[in-house]
Amino acid sequence: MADTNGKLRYVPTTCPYCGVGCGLNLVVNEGKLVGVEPLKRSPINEGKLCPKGATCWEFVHSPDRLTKPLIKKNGEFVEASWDEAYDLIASKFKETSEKYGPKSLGFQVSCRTPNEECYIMQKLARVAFKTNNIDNCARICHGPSVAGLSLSFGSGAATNPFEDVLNADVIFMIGANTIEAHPLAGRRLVQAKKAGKKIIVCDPRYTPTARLADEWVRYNPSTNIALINSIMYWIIQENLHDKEFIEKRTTGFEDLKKTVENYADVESITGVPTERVKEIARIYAGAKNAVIIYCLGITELSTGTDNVRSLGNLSMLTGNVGRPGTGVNPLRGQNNVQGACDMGAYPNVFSGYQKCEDDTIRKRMEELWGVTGLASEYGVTLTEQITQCGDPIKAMYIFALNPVVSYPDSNHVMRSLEKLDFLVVQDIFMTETAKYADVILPGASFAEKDGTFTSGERRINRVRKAVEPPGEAKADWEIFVDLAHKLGLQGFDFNSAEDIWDDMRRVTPSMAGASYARMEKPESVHWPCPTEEHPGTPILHREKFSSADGLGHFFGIEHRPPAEVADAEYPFTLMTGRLLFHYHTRTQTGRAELLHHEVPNGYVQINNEDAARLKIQNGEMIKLTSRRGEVETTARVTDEVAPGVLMMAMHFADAAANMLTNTALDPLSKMPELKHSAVKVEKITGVQ
Ligand SMILES: Nc1nc2c(c(=O)[nH]1)N[C@H]1C(S)=C(S)[C@@H](COP(=O)(O)OP(=O)(O)OC[C@H]3O[C@@H](n4cnc5c(=O)[nH]c(N)nc54)[C@H](O)[C@@H]3O)O[C@H]1N2
Ligand SMILES: Nc1nc2c(c(=O)[nH]1)N[C@H]1C(S)=C(S)[C@@H](COP(=O)(O)OP(=O)(O)OC[C@H]3O[C@@H](n4cnc5c(=O)[nH]c(N)nc54)[C@H](O)[C@@H]3O)O[C@H]1N2
Ligand code: SF4
Ligand SMILES: [Mo]
Repeated sequence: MADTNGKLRYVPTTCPYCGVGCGLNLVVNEGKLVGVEPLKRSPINEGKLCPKGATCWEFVHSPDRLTKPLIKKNGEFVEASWDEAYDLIASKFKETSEKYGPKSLGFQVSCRTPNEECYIMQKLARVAFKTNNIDNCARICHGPSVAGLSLSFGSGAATNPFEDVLNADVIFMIGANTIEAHPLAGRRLVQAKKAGKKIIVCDPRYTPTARLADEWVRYNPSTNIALINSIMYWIIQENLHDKEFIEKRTTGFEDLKKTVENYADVESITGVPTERVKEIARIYAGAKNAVIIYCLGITELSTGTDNVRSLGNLSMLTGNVGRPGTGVNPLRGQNNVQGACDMGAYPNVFSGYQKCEDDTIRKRMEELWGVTGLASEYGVTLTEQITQCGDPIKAMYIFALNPVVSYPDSNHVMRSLEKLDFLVVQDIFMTETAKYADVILPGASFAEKDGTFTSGERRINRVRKAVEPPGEAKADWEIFVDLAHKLGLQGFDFNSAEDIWDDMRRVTPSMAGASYARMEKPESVHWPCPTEEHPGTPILHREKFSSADGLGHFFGIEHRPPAEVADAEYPFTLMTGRLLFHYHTRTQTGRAELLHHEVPNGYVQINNEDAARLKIQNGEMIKLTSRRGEVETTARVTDEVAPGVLMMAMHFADAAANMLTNTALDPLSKMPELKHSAVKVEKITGVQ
């Protein structure tokens, strides 16, 4: 890794934060990162980066990095050799599975790490332990998108690429604060606005994205279905629906029509006057091409899958699928959340969404992997694994996730992890979760290994090694290869990330043609890409839908209230979300100086009227309490949230939003209700 003659070296790679997948060069001097440079040739970010991307090299050389395996002995972590750590993990997992069977193990896979690492972890779990208790953090992010879009369209992925908003006449955004959460997709919105496209933003909060909108629709949290049903009612009522599209390409319209008949006036549920709903219906349905973009304000609710299906309904009702400038696009969150799902880090599918319960598929996988007895039944999901800690789950492997801060109801997560007999955490930093581990393994960061991330538009982007990992830290894929060998498994003789990728291609028809060679160009390739000659598929469902019958499916969906409704005791609705300058649990952005200084501490947004009533000043410390926990944080008094609504970022471990949140689940996707819980607010007297 020596850099010659003091010359800087530029290593093209992909941003490790959000699912936009911006291209950048890591700048290396004498074996160390000294900066980044946006990739001008990238069709995604065209030479621009957001503040997180621009500082993404800083955490890599942090002195806090994990550099050696650690084993807990008498309650203290002690440095250990890799062999010692591997022996302990292999023997504990083997022992547990022999004694209690495959249901006693839980595997939690990251969306932050390359495809190759997600693939090899699920392969190891399935091959070594015949378990499907494998899941990734899409479960608490876009699980409802995978479930809902699969039901509506036959494929759980975004239908169109980001830059395609420039081909739309109307952009309908709902539950997405793209300017802060996906800034370089947000840049496309700014460009679209300049080009005269109309932007509708539906969000209970006046966000930086809402500021960009031509039409901002404020409505009550968790009333998405009622609002969308009402928009559809007025589209049908005013005869603006696309009868030809409905007739030729869809099924279930009568069911939808009947359901929405009761939604002419939803003001009492949503707070939106009927005339306003009509206006929005006319704008959306009046467009030649209209695209829907949504994010967690749609998915992270106990109605998540139904919310997504409602958006599927809206797009098909107006024939807005399968062309440039149309479609339904979840903005996938993490750098590799699309990929973790694609790689089969999921409790019911192998890579490429091949169903484990299908005997033909399972037999084929067994042949290709050279094993027998792969599990067929649906495994246990991410947060349900936490609930099952102790019984029946005894041993768990958490790879690059920080559940104590990021999963709902932190107290429940901590109590659950304590019930395990054995916990492995593989991370790059000592996290709040790693403290509960019996063994901590030090992984290499994105800058220290090769691989690929798949962005939210199904584009597979290369990740390239620029520097060596610190101390004895290893590329995460190498750790899984070593462990597979310790467990005596066949079929894990991989010497590089590309070897693993090629093993994945061999067993995954929809990605068989996506070779590393094809990813050399910055535009790379979008899956489905079944052969080396296939050009890739930026837009889905052009001629027909991906469903078995080739049709799009309408569903009549009724409004349901959230699992926990504000009441006299807990009178506020708490929403949670993101800030531009921080990423999740801040293990990385908290170690970038600029980002940390921009927003060093958490806060909660509270409406002026509520603050005045409770005599709370801007900047004052207040206490929030839910049925599950409490936090003390700073009040930010604003009119960006409506009376009765609070908004808190999820990033800050010392006043974690998830101390308050609810574990209630969406029945179809098992998504917890992270975006909505009932809390009370108290002034902390005497503290300023
Ligand atoms: N800066 C930054 N960027 C990120 C991340 C990060 O941590 N930091 N994380 C990445 C990840 S993994 C993800 S999944 C994405 C998330 O990206 P987004 O989903 O865009 O971000 P959030 O702030 O979580 O939530 C979006 C909006 O949902 C609204 N909302 C809450 N409840 C409701 C509701 O009932 N209805 C509607 N319509 N809206 C509601 C909130 O007001 C909020 O503005 O961001 C990605 N990008
Ligand atoms: N209340 C509330 N809670 C939420 C959300 C919300 O909107 N509201 N959003 C949810 C969503 S959408 C998501 S995606 C989750 C995110 O939840 P998490 O994924 O748990 O959050 P991160 O902080 O991104 O954790 C990733 C961990 O991986 C480590 N890491 C990063 N790169 C590597 C690597 O290459 N190798 C290894 N070994 N480790 C690495 C980091 O240090 C960090 O500890 O949070 C969810 N939680
Ligand atoms: S928009 Fe997302 S991918 Fe692009 S630089 Fe920012 S965090 Fe990275
Ligand atoms: Mo996410």
